[in-house]
Amino acid sequence: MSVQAFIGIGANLGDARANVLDAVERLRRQPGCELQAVSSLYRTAPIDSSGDDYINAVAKIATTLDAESLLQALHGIELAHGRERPYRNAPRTLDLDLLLYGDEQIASATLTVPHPRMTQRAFVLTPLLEVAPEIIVPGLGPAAAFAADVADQAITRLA
Ligand code: A4P
Ligand code: MG
Repeated sequence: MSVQAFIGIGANLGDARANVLDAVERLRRQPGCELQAVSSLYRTAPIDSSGDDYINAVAKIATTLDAESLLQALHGIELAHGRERPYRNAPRTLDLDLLLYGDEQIASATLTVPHPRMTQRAFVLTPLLEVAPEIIVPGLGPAAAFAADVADQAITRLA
C-alpha cells in the first residue's frame, strides 16, 4: 500500500536552482518512493529568513515508507548537499519539508504534518496547487482556499 505525499523543496545558497533539480533527481531514485509529479521552479523572496531569493518547488510522490522513514530519507538528501543548521531559518543549500502524508495528521517530537506553515506561504502553496489543484489539507480544508491570503508574497515562476 502506498501513500501520496508532497515534499516542499527550497534552496537559497550556492547554485540554488541546481540544488533543487538535484534534489528532484534524488527523490526519483529514492527507494520506497515513486516520483509522480514535480512543479515548476519558482523564484521567491525570503520569508522569515535572510539571504538571497529562494528557489522553491513541490514534488508529489507515492511512497511505501512510513512518515518517519520518509523524513529520514529527506534528511539524507539534505545532508548529501552539505546542509548545515547554524540556526533556525538560516540560509540553506537545500531544505526538504514533508508537507502532506496522505490524509494523516501527525504531531510527534520530530514530525508535524501537515507542515504547520504551509498554507501561509506562497512558496509552498503556489507550486503545490500547480501539481494538485484539488488537494485537501487535513484539518484545514482545500489548499486553494488559502491562495488569496498569500497573494502579496513575491513569487515568480521560472521558465
Ligand atoms: N520537522 C517537523 N515536522 C517536519 C516536516 N513536516 N517536514 C522537524 C520536515 N521537517 C519537519 O527543520 C527542523 C526540524 O523540523 C527537523 O529536524 C524535523 O525533525 P529544519 O529543516 O532543520 O529547519 P528549518 O527548515 O529552518 O525549519 P522549518 O520549520 O522547516 O522552517 P520553515 O518554516 O520550512 O521555513 N522563504 C522562502 N522564500 N522559501 C523557503 O523555502 N524556507 C524557510 C524555512 C523560511 N523562509 C523561506 C523558505
Ligand atoms: Mg525544513
